Amino acid sequence: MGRLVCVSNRISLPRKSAAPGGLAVGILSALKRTGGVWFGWGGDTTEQDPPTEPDIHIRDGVTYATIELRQSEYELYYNGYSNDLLWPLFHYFLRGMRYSNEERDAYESVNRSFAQKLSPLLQPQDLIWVHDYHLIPLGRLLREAGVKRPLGFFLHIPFPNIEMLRVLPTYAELLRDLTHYDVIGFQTENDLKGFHSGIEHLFGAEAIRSDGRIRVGDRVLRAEVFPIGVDVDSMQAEAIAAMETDVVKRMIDSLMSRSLMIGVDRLDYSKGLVERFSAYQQFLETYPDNIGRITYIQIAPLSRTDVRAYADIRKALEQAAGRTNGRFADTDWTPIRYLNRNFPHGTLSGFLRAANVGVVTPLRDGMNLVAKEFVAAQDIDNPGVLILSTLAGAARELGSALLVNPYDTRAVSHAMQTALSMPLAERRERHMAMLEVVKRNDISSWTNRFVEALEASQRDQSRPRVLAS
Ligand code: ADQ
Repeated sequence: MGRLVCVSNRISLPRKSAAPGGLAVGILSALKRTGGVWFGWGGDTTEQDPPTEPDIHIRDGVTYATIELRQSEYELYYNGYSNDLLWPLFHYFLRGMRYSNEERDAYESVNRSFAQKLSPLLQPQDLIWVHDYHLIPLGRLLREAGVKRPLGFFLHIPFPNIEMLRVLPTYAELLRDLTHYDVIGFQTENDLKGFHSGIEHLFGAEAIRSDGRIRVGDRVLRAEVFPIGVDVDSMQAEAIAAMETDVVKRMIDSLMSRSLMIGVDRLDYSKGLVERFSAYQQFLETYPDNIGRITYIQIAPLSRTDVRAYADIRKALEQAAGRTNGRFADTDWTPIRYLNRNFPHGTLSGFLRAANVGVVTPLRDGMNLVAKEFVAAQDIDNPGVLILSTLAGAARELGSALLVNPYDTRAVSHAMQTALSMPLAERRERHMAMLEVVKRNDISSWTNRFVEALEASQRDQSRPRVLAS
């Protein structure tokens, strides 16, 4: 296999604590297995012209190549086009999206500077794997820079149906840009269907071949489903080890034998936290026996703090947590412990293992790694129960969770009660079924399947006639 070169907007340098996110967790686990290069923005902006050459650090077989971005462009490209437009649109939140031509130009220009700085680093046998919605045009720009190597793109978030996508003034350009890749990966069948609907709209139904590949002009590309997974073995080992650490022991002692319900999400409006808080309040009202007997810990590190919608959600959550605590708390009990901070991954895995219930109720989510991490972290002899939104990609695989519609707060509050009173035999049965799926499709199978598809795509381009028959 050639060298794997992963490219993403932001990279997590080993010694810097970047905000956690599913994409970084996925790429890092992939690269630690294969070795290779991780290229992207290192987190620094400048008012001057950024240096033309990336900064290089090598650690544990992974080469980190970071670039700087100009502050003004970063705001328009990242806060603006990526997170005030593509993120809400792709998560079906039309009311949250805002289009600006200036931001669109910055998106193109930042992608161009990624291409200019990346192409000199590439070697003849490299496989290039671009990640997520910030970098959709990068494939086209790398081709323009003369890169001939296989180019893959994985979308970590949902891909909307054409009826939603065409709200975007640049939707045709975005779809065309995607066709410059050799392999395009999605989290679920639904996202792939959304992409097909766009391809059909733009190029006609005949562009989608019976073998699932897509032909545009003289190129053939693969668009497939690669649901991201977690590193189950290391998650299990981390969780077991974490139970012996002071921080996890202190947390468990502080519960004073109460049951623990846990949520772990980046603070993002797509994660359904306002609805979850309200479901929890309803749960305490409807099932008052639980008052004083359960603690709900919600860990929600701040993210994208410069984007307006994120400041709004933060305020709404502080108010909601305050309302529930104000109404139900006692001198020796707080119903919700709401924490806006990061934890080392090992500590988090211990918290997940200690929980009787994991609540993962996004309003829309590409996959949701926390759902899979919760399953991996459980004690198989005495597992906790997962409450999972039907609108998370993970629900396609984790059908043995208690599935809920996150907008239906009564149903979610009922699921909380069901989870807390579930007999051990049923908990074990449900957990075993989920663990099997999470193991079968773990992070290495995600990486291997994508990389194999990328290698195989070279054959598609060299033998177009065979495929066209
Ligand atoms: P995210 O939206 O960031 O990911 P998710 O998949 O849940 O969401 O991943 C979050 C990751 O960050 C998890 O590994 C979690 O353990 C970690 N994390 C969360 N809070 C933390 C904290 N306080 N401290 C430390 N770590 C924390 C995007 C998409 C998802 C998709 C992933 C991967 O939105 O749908 O599953 O990419 O493709």
